[in-house]
Amino acid sequence: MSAFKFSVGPWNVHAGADSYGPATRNEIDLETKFAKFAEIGFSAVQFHDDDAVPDMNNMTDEEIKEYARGVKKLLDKYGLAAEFVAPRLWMDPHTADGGFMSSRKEDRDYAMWRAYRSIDIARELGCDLIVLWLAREGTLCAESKSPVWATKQLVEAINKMLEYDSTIRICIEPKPNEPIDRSICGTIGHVMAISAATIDPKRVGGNLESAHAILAGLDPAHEIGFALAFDKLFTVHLNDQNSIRYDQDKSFGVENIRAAFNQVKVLVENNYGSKGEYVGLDVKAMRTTSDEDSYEHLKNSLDIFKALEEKVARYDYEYANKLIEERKFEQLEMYTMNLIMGLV
Ligand code: 3MF
Ligand code: MG
Repeated sequence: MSAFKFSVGPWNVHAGADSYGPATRNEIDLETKFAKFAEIGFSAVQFHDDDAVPDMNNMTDEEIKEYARGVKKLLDKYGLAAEFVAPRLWMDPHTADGGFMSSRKEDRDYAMWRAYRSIDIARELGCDLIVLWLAREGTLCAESKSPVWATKQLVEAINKMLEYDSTIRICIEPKPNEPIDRSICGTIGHVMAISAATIDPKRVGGNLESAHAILAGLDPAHEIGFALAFDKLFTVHLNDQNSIRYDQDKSFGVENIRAAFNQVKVLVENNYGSKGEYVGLDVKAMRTTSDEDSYEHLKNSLDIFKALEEKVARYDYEYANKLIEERKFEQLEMYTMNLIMGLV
């Protein structure tokens, strides 16, 4: 039995298209995904605004809320909660140059409209968390916008969201690049600075994704620890990534099991989840995966997380602390490796 509650987004089960080729699997409807998520052991679903309300651009504010109420009923049917809503600020033509820091005023207004509607949708789904993955917030052409102006635009946009709803919490999911060349908010350290500059820092935190930390050349467990030290880890996107290259969203732990162990360890040691936080996954199936295996990568990620949770529970802290006191780090390292390898 895990001490944690798990969440997942509908985009984690997708048809396999990438930038170089079309889909390899059939699309699966939202209700089928919900049923399967519940069966596998997830307690909550993460949403983009248009995962919940697909045609939102052509709907009135009231119609959007009404549609979201229908999705809430569907969640209830499967005993699932909604964890967060994230405005999708990278697909629409208005977001070609980003959202809150787009070079055109009408596009920045559109981004705010999506942000406000995301808050409305979150409220209807029964959650108080908005995730901002700032996909195109940065530059493709370095001279196209001032990083000073762009950073201030982000703070201003978050302030407007905080003012729009007095209890909503905003959570930035930092990523250093892709699809943007140079992002404005690349690490948990950046998130912390943005948070501190807003009108209500308590309500602004981070969503650490393992792969994004690795893309920034950083260790995910340390990024998690940095956020935890300031009480700013509102959620996580666990997955794995083979070094600094295209964003891979591999199953949790499949690339670097020791790094995965240390992510679980830091979460356990710091009581992550005690304030209702979920362990969120953000993992992709391989393109070669068949239709019937569409959920395998989710099951594998959960199984690996839970197996590592058991390892952490068995971690001999007395022995480890003794080794730390004696500064016998060679032995400490080998004890940890033996535990991970199943040799102790
Ligand atoms: C991209 C991501 C995103 C976000 C999602 C919710 C599509 O690297 O990680 O997944 O997690 O938009 O914030
Ligand atoms: Mg993510």
